[in-house]
Amino acid sequence: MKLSIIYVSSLATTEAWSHTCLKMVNDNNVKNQNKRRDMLRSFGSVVLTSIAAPIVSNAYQLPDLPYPYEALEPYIDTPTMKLHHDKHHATYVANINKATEGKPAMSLVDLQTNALEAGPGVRNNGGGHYNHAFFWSEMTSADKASKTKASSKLSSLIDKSFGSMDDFKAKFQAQAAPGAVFGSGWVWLAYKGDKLHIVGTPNQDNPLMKGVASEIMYPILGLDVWEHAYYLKYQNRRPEYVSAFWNVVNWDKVSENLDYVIQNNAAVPVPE
Ligand code: MN3
Repeated sequence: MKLSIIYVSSLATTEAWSHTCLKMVNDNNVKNQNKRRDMLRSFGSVVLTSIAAPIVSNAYQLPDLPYPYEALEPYIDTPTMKLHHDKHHATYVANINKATEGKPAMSLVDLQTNALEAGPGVRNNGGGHYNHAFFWSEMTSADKASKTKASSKLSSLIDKSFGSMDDFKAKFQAQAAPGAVFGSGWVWLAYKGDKLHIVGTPNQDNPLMKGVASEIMYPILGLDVWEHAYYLKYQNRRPEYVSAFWNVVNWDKVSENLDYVIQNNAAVPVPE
């Protein structure tokens, strides 16, 4: 997908900016997306802060899965992964680009904060993009996952917050059950106030959105419990899918996520 940039300011037509715009418009390399966004932001912050924010369309892109479609077999099946990533996630990306067209550029993390006020286009599609990008990143093949483990910091916080790892998993699974998240939604393990919390959210909401949980919390693990995430393989047996999920959790990544949110007092960024 091409990043096209329109900048509106009479003071911004400098040679440097024109050169930058042309270079960006002509650049189709998806891998450079984040670099371009960083460049855009740093350019904006140095030169243009007092003038206007850059306006970016098609700002968000579907990240590649960090593993092959079949990597999570047999726990999450290949057809589900193809549909889930290539169709469902892709649709959220297309729709968040429509919903934010002509608006100032914003990181996907920042977009979450005021998503409820921003309306359903941003809430559902911006949430959908963040949630799925986050979800893919925390999983890996069962073989690799079995060699990962919670860091001592994560283990001690889980013990402090829930009693033990087994207690945490039982509580997380209970929150993921149809009776707790009715219909479509997510379950999160999120950090706030030197504790971990289990949060269930409806639709594509997440704990980064102001007004969703009692306060903004930073997710370190999330589970999609929409039917599209499991129905092809598990049909109506959501608890079976939730139990199977533990086999593909990359605990090294979850531990890194915890370190990140503690050190930065901010949400974990995702490919966007
Ligand atoms: Mn989904």
